[in-house]
Amino acid sequence: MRTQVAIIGSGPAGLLLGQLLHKAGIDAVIVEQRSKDYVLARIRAGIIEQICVDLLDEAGVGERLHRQGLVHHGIELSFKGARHRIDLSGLTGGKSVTVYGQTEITHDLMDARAAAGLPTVYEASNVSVHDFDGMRPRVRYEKDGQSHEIECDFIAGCDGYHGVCRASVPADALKTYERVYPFGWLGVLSDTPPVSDELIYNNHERGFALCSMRSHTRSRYYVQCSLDDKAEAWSDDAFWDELRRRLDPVAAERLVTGPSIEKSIAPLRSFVAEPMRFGRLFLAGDAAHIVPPTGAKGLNLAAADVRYLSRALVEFYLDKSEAGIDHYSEKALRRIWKAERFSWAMTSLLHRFPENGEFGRKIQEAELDYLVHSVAASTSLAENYVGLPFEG
Ligand code: RFL
Ligand code: PHB
Repeated sequence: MRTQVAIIGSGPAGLLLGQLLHKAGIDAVIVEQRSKDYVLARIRAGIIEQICVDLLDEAGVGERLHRQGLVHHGIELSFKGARHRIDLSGLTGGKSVTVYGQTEITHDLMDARAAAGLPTVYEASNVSVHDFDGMRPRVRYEKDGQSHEIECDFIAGCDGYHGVCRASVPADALKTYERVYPFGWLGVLSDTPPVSDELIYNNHERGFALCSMRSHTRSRYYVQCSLDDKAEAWSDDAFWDELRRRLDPVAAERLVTGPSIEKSIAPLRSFVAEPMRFGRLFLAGDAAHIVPPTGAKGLNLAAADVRYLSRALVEFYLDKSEAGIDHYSEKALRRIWKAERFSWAMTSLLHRFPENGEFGRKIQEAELDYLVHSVAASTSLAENYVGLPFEG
């Protein structure tokens, strides 16, 4: 098989890239190791920035998002038993974020891909990437016991943190930066009305808790947990009790509980691999970087990478210019490091770090107090949360 761009991974990064390239008349094949249903069953991001909404519109998949997505103009920070609202729109000249699940975005992109008859290989095993330091890269995989090879001009590594693309780059060509946090998030999805109209980020001495949602009837909650915890060992009742303890009294009173429909633990990590281009292989999304979810930036960063990469490839094929692909890594990394900083800062501000002791706790409280009472500090949080403007 031959194509222009071989995309590895059918998460949001790979699917969105495929759609944007298709709109520009560029051929791409997506190779995914999992089944379509497995990819759709992963419950992940819930908050998307306007730049991500704009990109989904550009890709022609924004219709359901505009119908069903919930536009949020603020978030709440809760500490010492009281809630404080950050007026995202008021502080950013009218900007907002949209609540629309990653699962739904993936669904919309898969449907558009199928409707356009574009090729995706699901359940591909032993996927490997070759010759990307030359002009004719290749992707090999096995499917139903048969070996296959795709010849292409470029490979887009959109295969997430555990993918094969970053792992195939010679170690001395890559520099990685990492911070692993000493806790995880236990998440629960339930068909219960959200406790509040807006998200609540709770700093509590028992640990962080987040009240989020997917719709007016579906809630998503998280509590900071130990890395030794097992999701199966947490009964629904134990989860609701722990969550309630970490909320302010009004929210605790209003919390509606019910059976969980998904329960899982995610470890928290900050990670960046530089650069994001090696010859004719590009990394995009979680394949190149991870942020702890506290800033709600992972999916948005993946979309930002895809924006830069799709424009660079369009420039290559349509304008015969290599300037875009030459600057891809540098441009993407400028934005990535700002999101890394913000996600690290939000994580540091809101979680319980026992090793930082009582001094650390007092500093957190002072910073939260400053944040909610200073227009300058609230504005900084708001402009990062809704997404920084694109540079170039
Ligand atoms: P994905 O979604 O991991 O997709 C990668 C795809 O590649 C496939 N793959 C391979 N395919 C072929 N060959 C191989 N060798 C392969 N290895 C892997 C995988 O099966 C998969 O289908 O990466 P992508 O596309 O870069 O997307 C990134 C986002 O998924 C991620 O950043 C977000 O989910 C992060 N995130 C959030 N981001 C936000 O912007 N807002 C949020 O509110 C938000 N909340 C979250 C989150 C992530 C979470 N977890 C579970 C880590 C909340 C949580 C709890
Ligand atoms: C979610 O709804 O899953 C969610 C929302 C905000 C975050 C992280 C996750 O910061």
